[in-house]
Amino acid sequence: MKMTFRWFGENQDTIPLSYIRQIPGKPGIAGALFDVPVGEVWPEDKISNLISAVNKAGLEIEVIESVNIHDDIKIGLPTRDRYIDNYKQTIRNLAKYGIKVICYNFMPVFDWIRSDLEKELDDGSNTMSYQAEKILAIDPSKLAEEFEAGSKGYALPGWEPERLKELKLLFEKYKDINEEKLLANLGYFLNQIIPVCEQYDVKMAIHPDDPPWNLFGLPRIVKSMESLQKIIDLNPSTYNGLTICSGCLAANPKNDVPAIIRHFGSMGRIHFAHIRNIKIHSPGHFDESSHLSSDGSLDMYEIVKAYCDINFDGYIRPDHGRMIWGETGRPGYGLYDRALGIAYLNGLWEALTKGRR
Ligand SMILES: [Mn+2]
Repeated sequence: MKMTFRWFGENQDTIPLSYIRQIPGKPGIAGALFDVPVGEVWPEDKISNLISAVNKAGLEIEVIESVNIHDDIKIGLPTRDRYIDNYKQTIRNLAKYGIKVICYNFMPVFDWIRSDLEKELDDGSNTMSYQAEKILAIDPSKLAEEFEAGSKGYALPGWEPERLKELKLLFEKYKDINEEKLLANLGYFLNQIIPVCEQYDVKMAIHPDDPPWNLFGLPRIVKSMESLQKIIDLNPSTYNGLTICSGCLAANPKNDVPAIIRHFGSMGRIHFAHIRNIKIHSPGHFDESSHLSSDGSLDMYEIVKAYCDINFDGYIRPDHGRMIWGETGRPGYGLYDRALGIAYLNGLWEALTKGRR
């Protein structure tokens, strides 16, 4: 496996690359451009600047997270072809600078959702939390405002203000979209772009919906073993692959994450692994915990063992972290707890791989 660390770019991230360089094992960067509107081509000069900043710090960057998908593609509007052409050009531009994997998601209207971006835990740290009744009490048209207020000025990935200004209109556009239509629109998109991915050797890795269930009457289609299988079946190429996010899928306790990893990993369809732990208090109520198994509800040993057993050679990263030791920053994306996550995951990996010799 190749360890990485998500970084939001020089003007977007409070963590300098020189600090990331000091994390044990020198992780690669999972990077992105956050100043290109969704649907537009990522310009070569911006990609080149991102890659050279990372390389100058002595680090590699081969994963992009995310290149977001325009709503017209998800809805299946006639205008989607223009945005798909743009996406193809972004793939070609990224390939030119050595990018091997693109993480993306296919969630209608909203991206990841939490009810609290900085819930204080018993130990004084704070973390992101999800409580279904709090979410359901929010008028969805106000959700974007609540997220903006809680983000302390940091741009939150997937919550593009320019898109969410038009929430009511967006909901209207999605009114006839059910799970079947959304899946068919994903298939249309994949069948268009996968030949380009094959030609330019860039693998697509869809991220599960977070949380993995339908919300506000909007369909979600990336949430279980069965739904992931439907996506894999849309296009037979290995370039049509998955990001398996442990903390995200496990929010539904019916999802057996190690079994999902073994199933799709042995097919060569997992290109990116997000690993984090959550503490589930009751159905639909969880906090993001530290990575350690005993701090949360997931068995991290079993999750890492599943990757080890399938000889996973793709990219991996600690997912979110809590805010600890007085750190402030973009919710979920501080330095300290994610660096501890890396140290722990590397420890599990070393023990597992040496233990099987
Ligand atoms: Mn994730």
